[in-house]
Amino acid sequence: MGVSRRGILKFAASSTLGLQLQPLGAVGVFKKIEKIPHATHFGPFYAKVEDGIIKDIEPQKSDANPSVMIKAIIDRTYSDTRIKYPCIRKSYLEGKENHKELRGREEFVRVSWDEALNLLVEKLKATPRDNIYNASYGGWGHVGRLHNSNIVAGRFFNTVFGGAVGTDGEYSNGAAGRVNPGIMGDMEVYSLQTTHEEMIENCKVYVLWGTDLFKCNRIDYVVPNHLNDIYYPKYKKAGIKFISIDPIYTETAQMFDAQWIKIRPNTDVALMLGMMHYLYTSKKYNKTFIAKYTDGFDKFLPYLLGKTDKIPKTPEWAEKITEVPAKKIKELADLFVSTRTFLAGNWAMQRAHYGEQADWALITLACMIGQIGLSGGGFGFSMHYAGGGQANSGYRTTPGLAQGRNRVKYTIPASRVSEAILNPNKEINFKGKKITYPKIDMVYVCGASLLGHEPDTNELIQALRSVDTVVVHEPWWTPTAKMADIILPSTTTLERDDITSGGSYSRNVIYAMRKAIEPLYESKDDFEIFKTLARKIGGEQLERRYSGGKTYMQWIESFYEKSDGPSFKDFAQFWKDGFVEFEIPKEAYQYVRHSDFRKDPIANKLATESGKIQIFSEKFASYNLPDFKGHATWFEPAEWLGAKEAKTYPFHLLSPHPRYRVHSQLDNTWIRNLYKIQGREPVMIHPKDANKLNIKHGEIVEVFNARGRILAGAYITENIREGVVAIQEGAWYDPENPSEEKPRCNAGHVNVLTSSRPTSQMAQATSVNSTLVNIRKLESDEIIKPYKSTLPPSVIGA
Ligand SMILES: Nc1nc2c(c(=O)[nH]1)N[C@H]1C(S)=C(S)[C@@H](COP(=O)(O)OP(=O)(O)OC[C@H]3O[C@@H](n4cnc5c(=O)[nH]c(N)nc54)[C@H](O)[C@@H]3O)O[C@H]1N2
Ligand SMILES: Nc1nc2c(c(=O)[nH]1)N[C@H]1C(S)=C(S)[C@@H](COP(=O)(O)OP(=O)(O)OC[C@H]3O[C@@H](n4cnc5c(=O)[nH]c(N)nc54)[C@H](O)[C@@H]3O)O[C@H]1N2
Ligand SMILES: [Mo]
Repeated sequence: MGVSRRGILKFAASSTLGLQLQPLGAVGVFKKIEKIPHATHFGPFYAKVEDGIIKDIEPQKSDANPSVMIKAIIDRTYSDTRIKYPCIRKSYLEGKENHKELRGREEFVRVSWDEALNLLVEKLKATPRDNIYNASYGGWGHVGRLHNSNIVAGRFFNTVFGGAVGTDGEYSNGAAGRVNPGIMGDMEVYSLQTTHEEMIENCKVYVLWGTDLFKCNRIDYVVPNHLNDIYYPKYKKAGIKFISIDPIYTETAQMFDAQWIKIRPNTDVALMLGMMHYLYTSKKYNKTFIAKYTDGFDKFLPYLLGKTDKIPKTPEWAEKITEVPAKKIKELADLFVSTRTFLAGNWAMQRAHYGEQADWALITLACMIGQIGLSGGGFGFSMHYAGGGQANSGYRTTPGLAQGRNRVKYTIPASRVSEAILNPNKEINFKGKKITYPKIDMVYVCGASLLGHEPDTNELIQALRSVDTVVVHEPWWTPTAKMADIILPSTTTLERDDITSGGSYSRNVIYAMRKAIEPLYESKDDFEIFKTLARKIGGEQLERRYSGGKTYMQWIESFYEKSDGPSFKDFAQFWKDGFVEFEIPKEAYQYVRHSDFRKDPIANKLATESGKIQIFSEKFASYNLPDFKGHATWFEPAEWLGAKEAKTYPFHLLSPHPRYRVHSQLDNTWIRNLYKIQGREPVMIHPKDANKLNIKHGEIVEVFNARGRILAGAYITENIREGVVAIQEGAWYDPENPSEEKPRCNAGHVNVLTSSRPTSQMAQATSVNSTLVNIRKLESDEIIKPYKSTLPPSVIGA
């Protein structure tokens, strides 16, 4: 486990809080057991620490249904994959000519902190800020308000250099996030949802439109309370009818005995249009709602009826695309307009080619049903996320470290990273404007899994092998870390003090994230690393500008003091207890999304062109793009089961979010044993498809297309539609033979197969869920090497 003695002693000497003394055996020596409060994306807990070592993790009371993932944090902290020392890739250190192409293919050299940071300072000084891509994306690394890896990195570039090239938009909602503000005046995907109380009382039909409530709510962007799990049985008891429109019969669908509509992936817009055509021609749609609350229906109708393109979007037309029978489409539409129906939209269907259309079509359908703003009806895009549906305390979240202003005018739209690096100065359309890609010489990653989250891994690796320098801060030897030139070992969450709040929607607890153990090996806090870099670049003055002249505890206390909340304790008491919980006002339990707009659409108009819901948008139409129009439109994706390529690659591959991880996080712990197949990421396959391929449950198979090849473990189940396969995103990439140009991944990292094609010229977002593949049974004499994704690389001098 490699805990240094020095670390243990230092800890014992410095710890004073919450001590419990326990006699140890017959010798009468006292053993110290401390319960240190802490909080993560997986839940709030106490770390039970004995002699400076974490022995157990015990959930806090505010977690209504703790996840097993918190237990894996011990293994993760003491993992063999921890990066022990600063390292530099060998040929980079030696300044070899051909060093770039050796990235990810050679050993590292252990160096001192000074040596690593001095070399880094030299490179940073020699690289203009317009040529540094700060790929520290997202915020999924760490929930603390002080040590958030992305924020401390952003603050460094902004305070020291006036900025760096950043990411525009996101992987989660890259498409919908660009469209929904134009049609609803709000992104909708992160907005407060109608409460569970209201839903349970008034909803009659709950449509899981690709929405996996249970799985996706396992984690939170801040700290989960898993309170949704307590509500789900109540939905069931209330007799609400659940319908799941999803190529997978999810755990959520199973939990609610949902009726399963086995839609072909990426064809939801056609299904919605089919329903809308039927509702219009049968005159069953809500005309009053359309007239009073929406704008541009008349400009959408000619398209719906086929006057503009000679294709009426009838249920029969939709049947051919979706393979949902026309009769069923009409039956569902009839049900939806005749009873209180809630459409719970997911995010995965907009992570697809032309993903801009998904939410827009769903909202247009919801307008025709006419229940937006009514309790238990309408639509919501966040019931599956971070405790969506919970009542909100009304208090602000705890403030955190400020990043300062980024003066660099270039950004890279999320998911365009490889394209941008490989095509400097290329001009693209983006959000109705033109933008130009910068030339990227340095890629800097702090708190992101670039090699995990980016589509088309082989293309990304080619891009990364073209830049001058790759810097990664990481606690673990992740696939991204293995691709770096300069590696700086970060501490993990339990090795530093911090503060955060939770949950994202309830916002009713502030958590102390107390340091439980001393930093392992030579790891340092990202904040500390950047502070030292600032000093090396600009002396004490710059260091002070970066650090704000405060100690960690001063920062944490100031964040606490700036949080507002009723039942406030003084800071010392809060820090001792580990949390402060606010009361949620009674009225908050009666929140119904868009009810104000429904009551008075003039006084409570939306922030859109007309103040109403834009079924047609003049602004969007004015972009004049071939792949994004002024109203919701069906576009045939480049890769789907109806495409010509489906002859060569007959399976539509989906990459849902992982049940037992946050993306790639925890893939290096024992928790992988709960779901991996022979150590590989499972691929869900329907029994009929498996039969055709002569594949047995539990076998290792090869999944491939023109972009790459991976090994995965066959998981044969009737809970997936025929012709569709699914591999969770986030398995650690493991090239079998790194010297090859497109090596096979031995561990099942799905992005080796996904396409980096943008959703459209409008949002330029990720379209990973539009991917066709084939599957091959391995030959009986084919040698399968053991996977090594969770082995550290070799380090000279370690
Ligand atoms: N195929 C496919 N790809 C996808 C998706 C999909 O659905 N399908 N989903 C996309 C979406 S929505 C998202 S949000 C992204 C997620 O992509 P990421 O946010 O990049 O994924 P994580 O694996 O959570 O990466 C967080 C990293 O931070 C590191 N970390 C943790 N603590 C610290 C710390 O204290 N300091 C530092 N320096 N690092 C730390 C972790 O080890 C980990 O490597 O993936 C996207 N990619
Ligand atoms: N446990 C866990 N929870 C998480 C995360 C995690 O890593 N782990 N990540 C969080 C993050 S960052 C995000 S962005 C969200 C993601 O939230 P989502 O994007 O909604 O989640 P996914 O799991 O990608 O997909 C949900 C469902 O969509 C279905 N689906 C895929 N394509 C289609 C389609 O074309 N049509 C229809 N109708 N359904 C389709 C899939 O089969 C799957 O069952 O989850 C969050 N929650
Ligand atoms: Mo996400």
